[in-house]
Formats: sequence, C-alpha cells, structure tokens
Amino acid sequence: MLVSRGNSRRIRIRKALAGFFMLLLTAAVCGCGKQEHVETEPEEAAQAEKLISVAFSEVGAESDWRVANSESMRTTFTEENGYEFYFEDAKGKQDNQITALRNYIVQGVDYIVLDPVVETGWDEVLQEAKDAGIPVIVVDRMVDVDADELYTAWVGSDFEKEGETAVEWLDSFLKEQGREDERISILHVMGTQGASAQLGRTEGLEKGVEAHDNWELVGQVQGEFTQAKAYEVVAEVLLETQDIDVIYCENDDSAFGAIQALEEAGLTYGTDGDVIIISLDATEAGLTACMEGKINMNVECNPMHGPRVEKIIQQIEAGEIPEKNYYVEETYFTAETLTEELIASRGY
Ligand code: GZL
Repeated sequence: MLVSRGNSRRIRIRKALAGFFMLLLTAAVCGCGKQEHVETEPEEAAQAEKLISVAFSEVGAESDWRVANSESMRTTFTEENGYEFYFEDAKGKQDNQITALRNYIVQGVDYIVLDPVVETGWDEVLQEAKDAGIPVIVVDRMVDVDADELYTAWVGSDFEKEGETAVEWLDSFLKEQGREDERISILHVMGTQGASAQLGRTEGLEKGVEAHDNWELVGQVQGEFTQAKAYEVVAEVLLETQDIDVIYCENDDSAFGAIQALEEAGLTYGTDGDVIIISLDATEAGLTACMEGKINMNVECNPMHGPRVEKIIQQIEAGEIPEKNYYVEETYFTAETLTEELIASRGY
C-alpha cells in the first residue's frame, strides 16, 4: 500500500518517541542513580516533527494573475505555518517544469504542487512522482493524463464556464442596445496555446459564436497571455481591418495590449467607444480598467489558490481523501458593479 508522505512522517515520529521511552525505561530499570537530565524533546522526535515540505512548479510570471497566484502560494506555505517551501518559475516552458519535478522527487519532498503550463506531456514524470510516493496536487490549469491516479487532487477554475459567462453577457448587452440582429465581428485574442485556460475560454467563445448566426469571428490571434504579444498581434490585425465590434481577450494583460493597439490606431473602445472589450482574470488592474470604462466586462478567475492547496494537504495529513477536482466559484464585473473599495477588498 502506498504510504502517503503524511503517514511516513507520523511513522517517523512514532519510532522516535518509542526510542525515547525505551531510553527512559532503561534508565529507570538500571537504577543509574543520578537522574540524568533527559531531553524532554529528544533530537529524533524534534527532528521527526519536521516541517512539511511543499515544492511548487509555477508556470512563470507572464501576467498579473500569475504574480498573484505565486504570492498566494508563498504567503501560505511559510515556516511559521509549518512548511518548508520550494518554488521554481518555469518561465513558460514545460521542460523546465519536468526538470523541477524530477529534482523535487530526488529531494524526497512531502508534496509536489504543479501548475501545468499546458495540459499534455505529464504522464511519465507524474508516474515517477507516484512511484516515489509523493502526492502531486495540480492547481489552476489541468493535466490531461491517461490515468487520473497520477495526481492526487486538482483545484482551479471552470474555464469553459468563464467563456460562457462572457458570451451570455455579450448576448444580453447587444440585446439591450437593440443590436441582436446586427452583424457582430469579434476578434479573439487567445492565451497560451494548449493551456487549460486557453482551451476552455476558447471553447466557451466558439460555442457562443456557433449559437449566434449574426456573430462572426474575424480573427483568432495568439496573445500568449501577455500585453506585449497581444499588442503586436492586434496591431497587425488593425493594419488589415478595422471592422471590429468586439475584442475578446483571454486575460487582462492581453486586454491591455489590445487597448494599446486600438489607441495607436485612433479607434475608440470601452463603455463610451466603438469596440467592446471583454477580458478575463479580473485582476486589480483589469477591474480598475473596467471601473474606468476601458474594459466593458471582466470575468473573475481567482488566483488565490494557496489556502485551497493547503486545505488539500491538511486533509491528506489527517488521513482523509480530498475531493479529486475542486472548481472555484467565480463571478463577473462591469463598471456598474465596481467601486474602488470592492477592488481593494479582493486582495489581488
Ligand atoms: C488562468 C491562468 C491564466 C490567466 C493568465 O487560471 O492559468 O494564466 O488567465 C495567466 O493571466 O497567465
């Protein structure tokens, strides 16, 4: 039976304490006279009460969302909270994540946490972690593996639902404007190709376009979740056509890149402009732009996964079986629903 890291730590503590009591018993039986000062907390037991080692392989630092996600993990897995935390920034490369996971396995950490840059290509290294008896908790983006047993639990967002939320809002917004029968041209700025967030948010939009005969996808470009790349690709599109009613950006950083390109082309956007801007992530910067009317609507994608991952680890430590896949509840925002206080209260 695979012993979880939590159980192995409990076994070490029990063995150390058994040794301590044997020492006490021997001292008492052999009547060594002078009562030796016996350590109340023997070295081995203290050692065995070691911190829980949590090793995190993070996608990168490509966006405000990502920075908030990393910070949430760092501030959760602190020494004062009982953890030894290892962090690796993969700079957006799966090879770097696989190398990091192999290093963590050699180190013999108690838990591996993985935010996979893309969904595929994880079976081999996750099998190695499983063979080493190290539970892997997947966070945010999902892995597409042959056997679900290769990871212990996943916590993140329902990305297709996020896309559906944006589509439902656009449908009702256009109806309110009396444009439900008008031809609507949509430019789609996609996130990192193959990332769960890109796959789901794209699925949500494409299903929405299929369901509306008057909606047309005039372009799908690779914004890679960054402002620089989104600016580059949207500027290229605007050189070809400016017949765009909506730009659907798969995160806030790419929305800022699209806005930069629109401004340079002299086009208006947002609640008082010609081009409707839809964004996802709802970071502080994204919500501020939304409150100011630069982004028409912003779908929440909550990055504060540190406490959620910790809850899973504590369940395993307690010998419980965590929920396999946990979807975070999320909402959306428009200028009408935002205030500075609300934005400040959200923590990212
Ligand atoms: C979504 C997350 C995405 C964000 C981007 O959960 O994986 O990656 O939407 C980030 O901002 O780069």
